[in-house]
Amino acid sequence: MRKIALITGATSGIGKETAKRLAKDGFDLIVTGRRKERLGELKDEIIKDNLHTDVLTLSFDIRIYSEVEANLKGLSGKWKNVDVLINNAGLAVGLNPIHEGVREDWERMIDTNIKGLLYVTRLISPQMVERKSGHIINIASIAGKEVYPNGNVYCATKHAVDAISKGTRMDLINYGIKVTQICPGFAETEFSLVRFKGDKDRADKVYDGFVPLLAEDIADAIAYAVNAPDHVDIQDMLIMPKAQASATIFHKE
Ligand code: NDP
Ligand code: 8X3
Repeated sequence: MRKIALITGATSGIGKETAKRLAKDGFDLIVTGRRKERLGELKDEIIKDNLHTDVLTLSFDIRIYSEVEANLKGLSGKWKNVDVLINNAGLAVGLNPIHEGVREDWERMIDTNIKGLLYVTRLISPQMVERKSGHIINIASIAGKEVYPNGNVYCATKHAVDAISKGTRMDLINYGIKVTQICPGFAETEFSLVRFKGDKDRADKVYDGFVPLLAEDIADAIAYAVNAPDHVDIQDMLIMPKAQASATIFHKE
Protein backbone atom coordinates (compact mmCIF):
# COMPACT_ATOMS: atom_id res chain seq x y z
CA MET A 1 0.00 0.00 0.00
CA ARG A 2 1.26 3.51 -0.78
CA LYS A 3 2.30 5.56 2.22
CA ILE A 4 0.91 9.01 2.99
CA ALA A 5 2.96 12.08 3.93
CA LEU A 6 1.39 15.28 5.24
CA ILE A 7 3.56 18.34 4.63
CA THR A 8 2.66 21.71 6.18
CA GLY A 9 3.81 24.85 4.40
CA ALA A 10 4.03 23.27 0.96
CA THR A 11 3.24 26.43 -1.04
CA SER A 12 6.88 27.47 -1.13
CA GLY A 13 10.49 26.68 -0.33
CA ILE A 14 11.38 23.57 1.64
CA GLY A 15 7.82 22.24 1.92
CA LYS A 16 7.18 22.50 -1.80
CA GLU A 17 10.44 20.78 -2.79
CA THR A 18 9.81 18.07 -0.19
CA ALA A 19 6.39 17.37 -1.68
CA LYS A 20 7.89 17.00 -5.15
CA ARG A 21 10.67 14.77 -3.81
CA LEU A 22 8.39 12.46 -1.78
CA ALA A 23 6.03 12.08 -4.74
CA LYS A 24 9.01 10.71 -6.69
CA ASP A 25 9.69 8.36 -3.76
CA GLY A 26 6.19 6.89 -4.08
CA PHE A 27 4.22 8.74 -1.40
CA ASP A 28 0.69 10.04 -1.69
CA LEU A 29 0.55 13.54 -0.28
CA ILE A 30 -1.49 15.90 1.83
CA VAL A 31 -0.11 19.38 1.22
CA THR A 32 -1.12 22.43 3.25
CA GLY A 33 -0.65 26.19 3.33
CA ARG A 34 -2.75 29.34 3.15
CA ARG A 35 -2.20 30.10 -0.55
CA LYS A 36 -4.80 27.83 -2.12
CA GLU A 37 -3.92 28.66 -5.72
CA ARG A 38 -0.32 27.62 -5.18
CA LEU A 39 -1.45 24.31 -3.67
CA GLY A 40 -3.50 23.66 -6.80
CA GLU A 41 -0.50 24.46 -9.01
CA LEU A 42 1.71 22.16 -6.95
CA LYS A 43 -0.82 19.34 -7.22
CA ASP A 44 -0.95 19.75 -11.03
CA GLU A 45 2.84 19.78 -11.27
CA ILE A 46 3.22 16.67 -9.11
CA ILE A 47 0.55 14.71 -10.95
CA LYS A 48 2.01 15.67 -14.33
CA ASP A 49 5.39 14.19 -13.31
CA ASN A 50 4.07 11.28 -11.19
CA LEU A 51 0.89 9.94 -12.73
CA HIS A 52 0.11 7.56 -9.86
CA THR A 53 0.45 10.08 -7.04
CA ASP A 54 -2.68 11.05 -5.16
CA VAL A 55 -2.55 14.60 -3.80
CA LEU A 56 -4.96 16.19 -1.32
CA THR A 57 -4.68 19.96 -0.88
CA LEU A 58 -5.86 21.59 2.34
CA SER A 59 -5.78 25.35 2.67
CA PHE A 60 -5.85 26.72 6.20
CA ASP A 61 -4.05 29.05 8.57
CA ILE A 62 -2.04 26.90 10.96
CA ARG A 63 -2.35 29.56 13.68
CA ILE A 64 -6.12 29.19 13.95
CA TYR A 65 -6.98 26.02 15.87
CA SER A 66 -10.57 25.85 14.61
CA GLU A 67 -9.30 25.86 10.98
CA VAL A 68 -6.62 23.26 11.69
CA GLU A 69 -9.12 21.04 13.48
CA ALA A 70 -11.80 21.37 10.79
CA ASN A 71 -9.31 20.31 8.12
CA LEU A 72 -7.45 17.55 9.92
CA LYS A 73 -10.26 16.00 11.97
CA GLY A 74 -12.28 15.86 8.77
CA LEU A 75 -9.78 13.61 7.01
CA SER A 76 -11.56 10.54 5.72
CA GLY A 77 -10.81 7.20 4.08
CA LYS A 78 -7.15 6.46 3.48
CA TRP A 79 -6.18 10.05 4.28
CA LYS A 80 -6.89 9.42 7.97
CA ASN A 81 -3.75 7.33 8.26
CA VAL A 82 -0.82 9.68 7.85
CA ASP A 83 2.45 7.73 7.89
CA VAL A 84 4.81 10.71 7.82
CA LEU A 85 4.01 14.15 9.24
CA ILE A 86 6.37 16.92 8.21
CA ASN A 87 5.92 19.99 10.41
CA ASN A 88 7.53 22.51 8.11
CA ALA A 89 5.29 25.62 8.06
CA GLY A 90 7.09 28.43 9.82
CA LEU A 91 8.53 31.88 9.51
CA ALA A 92 10.67 34.65 10.92
CA VAL A 93 9.19 38.14 10.96
CA GLY A 94 11.47 41.10 11.68
CA LEU A 95 15.04 41.26 12.97
CA ASN A 96 14.95 43.73 15.84
CA PRO A 97 16.64 44.10 19.21
CA ILE A 98 14.32 43.05 21.99
CA HIS A 99 13.56 46.63 23.13
CA GLU A 100 12.38 47.53 19.63
CA GLY A 101 10.51 44.26 19.02
CA VAL A 102 7.11 44.39 17.34
CA ARG A 103 4.49 42.54 19.37
CA GLU A 104 2.50 41.45 16.30
CA ASP A 105 5.69 39.93 14.79
CA TRP A 106 6.36 38.02 18.01
CA GLU A 107 2.82 36.69 18.04
CA ARG A 108 2.98 35.60 14.38
CA MET A 109 6.17 33.64 15.03
CA ILE A 110 5.01 32.06 18.28
CA ASP A 111 1.58 31.21 16.89
CA THR A 112 2.95 29.69 13.68
CA ASN A 113 6.21 28.04 14.70
CA ILE A 114 5.20 26.70 18.10
CA LYS A 115 1.43 26.63 18.46
CA GLY A 116 0.69 25.68 14.84
CA LEU A 117 3.20 22.81 14.98
CA LEU A 118 1.62 21.61 18.24
CA TYR A 119 -1.94 21.81 16.85
CA VAL A 120 -1.05 19.66 13.84
CA THR A 121 0.96 17.18 15.92
CA ARG A 122 -1.85 16.83 18.45
CA LEU A 123 -4.41 16.11 15.73
CA ILE A 124 -2.31 13.72 13.64
CA SER A 125 -0.31 11.75 16.24
CA PRO A 126 -3.19 9.82 17.93
CA GLN A 127 -3.80 7.65 14.85
CA MET A 128 -0.05 6.93 14.72
CA VAL A 129 -0.19 5.87 18.38
CA GLU A 130 -3.22 3.70 17.66
CA ARG A 131 -1.49 2.02 14.71
CA LYS A 132 1.87 1.87 16.55
CA SER A 133 3.58 3.29 13.49
CA GLY A 134 4.55 6.67 12.10
CA HIS A 135 7.25 9.27 11.61
CA ILE A 136 7.15 12.92 12.66
CA ILE A 137 9.68 15.29 11.14
CA ASN A 138 10.01 18.78 12.61
CA ILE A 139 11.81 21.49 10.67
CA ALA A 140 13.71 23.46 13.30
CA SER A 141 16.80 25.57 12.47
CA ILE A 142 20.34 26.53 13.38
CA ALA A 143 18.30 29.16 15.27
CA GLY A 144 17.11 26.32 17.51
CA LYS A 145 20.71 25.48 18.38
CA GLU A 146 22.18 28.97 18.71
CA VAL A 147 20.85 32.44 19.44
CA TYR A 148 22.07 35.35 17.29
CA PRO A 149 21.76 39.12 17.75
CA ASN A 150 18.25 40.43 17.01
CA GLY A 151 17.01 36.87 16.45
CA ASN A 152 15.57 36.73 19.99
CA VAL A 153 11.98 35.55 19.47
CA TYR A 154 12.54 33.57 16.25
CA CYS A 155 15.42 31.74 17.97
CA ALA A 156 13.16 31.14 20.99
CA THR A 157 10.51 29.54 18.76
CA LYS A 158 13.07 27.23 17.16
CA HIS A 159 14.57 26.35 20.57
CA ALA A 160 10.98 25.44 21.50
CA VAL A 161 10.76 23.18 18.44
CA ASP A 162 14.01 21.52 19.61
CA ALA A 163 12.44 20.83 23.02
CA ILE A 164 9.18 19.64 21.44
CA SER A 165 11.07 17.26 19.13
CA LYS A 166 12.94 15.74 22.08
CA GLY A 167 9.79 15.51 24.20
CA THR A 168 7.75 14.02 21.38
CA ARG A 169 10.40 11.36 20.82
CA MET A 170 10.32 10.41 24.52
CA ASP A 171 6.53 10.32 24.66
CA LEU A 172 6.09 8.25 21.49
CA ILE A 173 9.04 5.84 21.80
CA ASN A 174 6.81 3.07 23.14
CA TYR A 175 4.54 3.28 20.10
CA GLY A 176 7.17 2.63 17.43
CA ILE A 177 6.99 6.22 16.19
CA LYS A 178 10.15 7.93 14.93
CA VAL A 179 10.83 11.63 15.50
CA THR A 180 13.34 13.47 13.35
CA GLN A 181 14.41 17.07 13.61
CA ILE A 182 16.07 18.83 10.69
CA CYS A 183 17.97 22.06 11.37
CA PRO A 184 18.99 24.05 8.29
CA GLY A 185 21.31 27.02 8.15
CA PHE A 186 20.70 29.70 5.51
CA ALA A 187 18.51 28.35 2.71
CA GLU A 188 17.37 30.55 -0.16
CA THR A 189 13.56 30.33 -0.16
CA GLU A 190 10.90 32.96 0.52
CA PHE A 191 12.09 32.98 4.15
CA SER A 192 14.02 36.28 3.99
CA LEU A 193 11.34 37.98 1.90
CA VAL A 194 8.85 37.13 4.66
CA ARG A 195 11.28 38.12 7.43
CA PHE A 196 11.81 41.54 5.81
CA LYS A 197 8.12 41.98 5.04
CA GLY A 198 8.42 42.00 1.24
CA ASP A 199 11.64 44.09 1.02
CA LYS A 200 13.27 42.12 -1.82
CA ASP A 201 16.55 44.10 -1.90
CA ARG A 202 17.12 43.44 1.80
CA ALA A 203 16.11 39.80 1.43
CA ASP A 204 18.45 39.20 -1.53
CA LYS A 205 21.40 40.75 0.36
CA VAL A 206 21.18 37.98 2.97
CA TYR A 207 22.62 35.55 0.41
CA ASP A 208 25.27 37.91 -1.05
CA GLY A 209 28.79 36.55 -1.33
CA PHE A 210 28.20 32.87 -0.60
CA VAL A 211 26.21 29.93 -1.90
CA PRO A 212 23.24 29.23 0.39
CA LEU A 213 21.42 25.95 0.74
CA LEU A 214 18.64 25.24 -1.73
CA ALA A 215 15.23 23.99 -0.65
CA GLU A 216 16.08 20.80 -2.59
CA ASP A 217 19.05 20.17 -0.28
CA ILE A 218 16.73 20.02 2.71
CA ALA A 219 14.18 17.96 0.78
CA ASP A 220 17.00 15.45 0.13
CA ALA A 221 17.77 15.27 3.85
CA ILE A 222 14.10 14.77 4.67
CA ALA A 223 13.88 11.99 2.07
CA TYR A 224 16.97 10.34 3.59
CA ALA A 225 15.35 10.32 7.06
CA VAL A 226 12.00 9.15 5.69
CA ASN A 227 13.50 6.33 3.63
CA ALA A 228 15.88 5.03 6.33
CA PRO A 229 15.32 1.39 7.32
CA ASP A 230 12.58 0.80 9.89
CA HIS A 231 15.03 0.23 12.75
CA VAL A 232 16.89 3.51 12.08
CA ASP A 233 15.72 6.88 13.44
CA ILE A 234 17.65 9.88 12.16
CA GLN A 235 17.05 12.00 15.25
CA ASP A 236 18.66 15.34 14.49
CA MET A 237 20.38 16.78 11.43
CA LEU A 238 22.20 20.13 11.31
CA ILE A 239 22.75 21.13 7.68
CA MET A 240 24.66 24.24 6.72
CA PRO A 241 25.93 25.81 3.51
CA LYS A 242 29.64 25.08 3.06
CA ALA A 243 30.31 28.76 3.73
CA GLN A 244 28.45 28.89 7.05
CA ALA A 245 30.24 27.75 10.25
CA SER A 246 27.65 28.92 12.81
CA ALA A 247 24.62 31.19 13.03
CA THR A 248 26.87 34.22 12.63
CA ILE A 249 30.14 33.07 10.99
CA PHE A 250 30.24 33.05 7.19
CA HIS A 251 32.94 32.90 4.59
CA LYS A 252 31.92 35.50 2.01
CA GLU A 253 33.74 36.16 -1.25
P1 NDP B 1 9.07 29.80 2.88
O1 NDP B 1 8.66 31.18 3.30
O2 NDP B 1 9.54 29.63 1.48
O3 NDP B 1 7.92 28.75 3.20
C1 NDP B 1 7.18 28.82 4.39
C2 NDP B 1 5.93 27.98 4.29
O4 NDP B 1 5.21 28.07 5.55
C3 NDP B 1 4.98 28.47 3.22
O5 NDP B 1 4.49 27.37 2.50
C4 NDP B 1 3.86 29.12 3.99
O6 NDP B 1 2.60 28.95 3.33
C5 NDP B 1 3.85 28.32 5.29
N1 NDP B 1 3.22 29.10 6.36
C6 NDP B 1 3.69 30.22 6.96
N2 NDP B 1 2.77 30.71 7.81
C7 NDP B 1 1.69 29.88 7.75
C8 NDP B 1 0.42 29.86 8.38
N3 NDP B 1 0.07 30.81 9.27
N4 NDP B 1 -0.44 28.88 8.07
C9 NDP B 1 -0.10 27.92 7.18
N5 NDP B 1 1.09 27.87 6.56
C10 NDP B 1 1.98 28.85 6.83
O7 NDP B 1 10.26 29.41 3.90
P2 NDP B 1 11.10 28.07 4.08
O8 NDP B 1 10.74 27.05 3.10
O9 NDP B 1 12.51 28.47 4.19
O10 NDP B 1 10.63 27.65 5.55
C11 NDP B 1 10.18 26.35 5.89
C12 NDP B 1 10.64 26.06 7.32
O11 NDP B 1 12.06 26.01 7.35
C13 NDP B 1 10.23 27.10 8.36
O12 NDP B 1 9.80 26.43 9.53
C14 NDP B 1 11.52 27.86 8.62
O13 NDP B 1 11.54 28.44 9.91
C15 NDP B 1 12.53 26.76 8.46
N6 NDP B 1 13.90 27.18 8.20
C16 NDP B 1 14.20 27.92 7.10
C17 NDP B 1 15.51 28.30 6.88
C18 NDP B 1 15.89 29.17 5.74
O14 NDP B 1 17.02 29.76 5.79
N7 NDP B 1 15.09 29.30 4.69
C19 NDP B 1 16.61 27.87 7.76
C20 NDP B 1 16.15 27.10 8.90
C21 NDP B 1 14.86 26.75 9.07
P3 NDP B 1 1.50 30.11 3.12
O15 NDP B 1 2.22 31.42 3.19
O16 NDP B 1 0.90 29.80 1.79
O17 NDP B 1 0.55 29.90 4.23
C1 8X3 C 1 16.54 30.31 9.41
C2 8X3 C 1 18.00 30.49 9.47
O1 8X3 C 1 19.87 31.78 10.69
O2 8X3 C 1 18.09 33.08 9.68
O3 8X3 C 1 16.06 29.59 10.49
O4 8X3 C 1 17.68 31.85 11.68
S1 8X3 C 1 18.43 31.87 10.42
